[in-house]
Amino acid sequence: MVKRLFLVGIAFVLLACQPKKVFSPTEIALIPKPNKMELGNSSFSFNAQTKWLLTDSNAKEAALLLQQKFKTAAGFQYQNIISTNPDTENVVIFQKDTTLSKEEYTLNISPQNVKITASNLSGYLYAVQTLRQLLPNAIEENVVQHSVQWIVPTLSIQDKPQYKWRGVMLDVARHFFPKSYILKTLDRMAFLKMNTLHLHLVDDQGWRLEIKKYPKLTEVGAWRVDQENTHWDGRKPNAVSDKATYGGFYTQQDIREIVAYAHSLGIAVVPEIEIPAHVTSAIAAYPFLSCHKKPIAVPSGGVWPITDIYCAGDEAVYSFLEDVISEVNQLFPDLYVHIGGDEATRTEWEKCPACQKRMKQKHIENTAHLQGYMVSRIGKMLSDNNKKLIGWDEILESDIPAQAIIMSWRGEGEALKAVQKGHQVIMTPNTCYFDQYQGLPKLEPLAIGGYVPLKKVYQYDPTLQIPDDKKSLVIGAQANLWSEYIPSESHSEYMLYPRLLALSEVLWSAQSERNWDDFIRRLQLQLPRWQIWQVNYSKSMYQVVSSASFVNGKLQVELHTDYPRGEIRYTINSPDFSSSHKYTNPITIDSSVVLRSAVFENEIMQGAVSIDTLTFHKAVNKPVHFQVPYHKNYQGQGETTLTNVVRGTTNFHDKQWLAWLGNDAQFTVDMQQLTPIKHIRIGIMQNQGQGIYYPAKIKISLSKDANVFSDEKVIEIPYIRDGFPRLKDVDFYWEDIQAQFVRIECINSKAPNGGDAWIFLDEVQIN
Ligand code: TNX
Repeated sequence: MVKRLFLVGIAFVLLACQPKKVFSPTEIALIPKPNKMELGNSSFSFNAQTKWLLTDSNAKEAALLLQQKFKTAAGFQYQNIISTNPDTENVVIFQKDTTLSKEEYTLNISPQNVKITASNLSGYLYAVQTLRQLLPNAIEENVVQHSVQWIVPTLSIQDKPQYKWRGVMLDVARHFFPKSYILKTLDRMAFLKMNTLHLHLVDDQGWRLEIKKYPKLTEVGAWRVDQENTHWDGRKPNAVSDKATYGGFYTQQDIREIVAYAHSLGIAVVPEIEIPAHVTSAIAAYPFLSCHKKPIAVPSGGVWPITDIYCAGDEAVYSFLEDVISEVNQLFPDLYVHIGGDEATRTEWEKCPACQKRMKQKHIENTAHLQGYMVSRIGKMLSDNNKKLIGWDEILESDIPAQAIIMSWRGEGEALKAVQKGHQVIMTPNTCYFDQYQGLPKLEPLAIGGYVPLKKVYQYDPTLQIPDDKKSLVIGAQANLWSEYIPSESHSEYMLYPRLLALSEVLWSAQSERNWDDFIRRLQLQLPRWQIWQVNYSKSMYQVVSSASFVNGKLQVELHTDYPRGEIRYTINSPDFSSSHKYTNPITIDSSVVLRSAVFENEIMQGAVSIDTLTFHKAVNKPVHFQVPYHKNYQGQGETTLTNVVRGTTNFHDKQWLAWLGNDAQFTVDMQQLTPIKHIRIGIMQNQGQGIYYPAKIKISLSKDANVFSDEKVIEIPYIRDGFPRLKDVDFYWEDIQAQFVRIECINSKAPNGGDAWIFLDEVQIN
């Protein structure tokens, strides 16, 4: 025993005598980046003897967080000493500084000690998260690591966030996620100094919160018929008598645990209880809530337009909402309650005698203001309970309480309107819609659409479009993870990370301090931690995106990646990258090829391979004359889009499509000389959820002189209900025919729900 103590003693002396490591700035990987940091030229070592001195007992929870990490990964058992008489050697000191603001902290590390100051728990927590990120990645391990030196650089950090609302919204209604996943997400948010979890607890496809007074909300409303194997927008309507087995909900006890855990990490939890639309699940449970009072089923997929909404005339609905909100207020002690308000189609209100009567009584001129009346009543319920109301930007369409906070999702214009009326705003524009694609759709799991790559998130500036004197009304932003297309935890992680790391920096760090290359450097150093936690983060940032154009009659393909380290390599007609070329300049292509490209760093391929199939044909780069002009929103590459070799993808914003809305497409390709024609292939797209339908018919006729067209061929495309985005080639054949002009007509299929249908075309291949 004595001998062992002696050895430990020797080891300790040896360690203490070791020269201190000097950290280089490139080894520091803090995300989000602190406001002010000065790096020293020495280090501090944690060991089993390190003392933890708390002169402020409020710091306990923060200290505990890191102590637990040390216990699992280093085997150190720390205890707090509550004292005002500080030791100075080998000690972590937490000290209160009341001059610091709520989320501010300082962290000073010297070779002798680590000193943290803050004015309350939030500040202490952020200091601890910073310290944790300074420690070796091994601090995240689940078993004791023996050969790690637990050292951190000497430095001095002064830090506080730019925005007070740094949020994540999880849509647990479209797909339910268990409590354990919420807790994990809270850990990751805390790591990134995010401070608000918004739970979207109610939507058409599920009610996820136990309400004691209305048990059917979860007995009925939390379950739907399992149609998970079909596309969200292609799911069949359910009957009330169908067996509903798919879903789930949180008990009130679950919520208490979630909220308590969030608070221990400095995170507030904001419930969203949608009113008056997106509530089919509630109406399925209690039909009296709607205007028509008829039983309906919980839908398994997309509902549009949303006409089954709460009745705004029936007093029983207000009593219901009051009861629900009073239970919600009990469960969620934080300041904010989100009442939704988006996407209500109020046609039932126009027909409903109770709604009409209410409007007359209260001199409400239209149903938009009737929604405003509803919002105001709910607002009163909330303010009577010292709660603040948040709503989606639609609530701006009528008079609402001045204190209401607007969550702006339909574009910067709405945010502008809100601040001009004096409302505080939380930004959730497209860039914050993490349900959208973060890479090329052909390389990504099915998503709702759009394109929000990591770099776009990183470059987001929440107040860019807000006048200076109103900027302070923007209290922050949040990632919205709508889950129509996200059925699993690993998929949810894939959509959140690493984009959430980028957003955390957008919201915490000064705009002037942001630097994409440096962010990527830090991200790379951090990713091993995310691997230790077994997070399924996306590697889409490594993708290569191609673009092509004709320069002096030659097709030039440019390759681009947002990833700033490493190089792009490509092959022509070969899947084998061992003989690939390094990309430096645009590549000239003059015949049909398959071009493959990928990012390499240190000779290792980093992401997926991008494949571009470039098919040449006789109409390449030939002029096209449009008898019916294409829509101004989808101009592709202009007039040559249909003959430029490059094919449009299922991302209909990829600038390779021409589109027509509501009308037929008609145009003529001029081959510029009499040309033998055997085969014409027309590329079309369908994405019914977005209103894009295959044309009902395609007609092609040929001419030698642009006056007389003949040899017409027609292909009909039958309508089939289908939610998936699809590409299709339609082929036409002739024998021994010569023509100079090819006229193509695509007959609009008209959307089955009565709206205007889009036709999307690319490309027209003629051989
Ligand atoms: C619009 S954003 C919605 C959600 C959908 C989302 C899909 C908002 C307030 N409403 O119901 O899930 O688009 O991106």
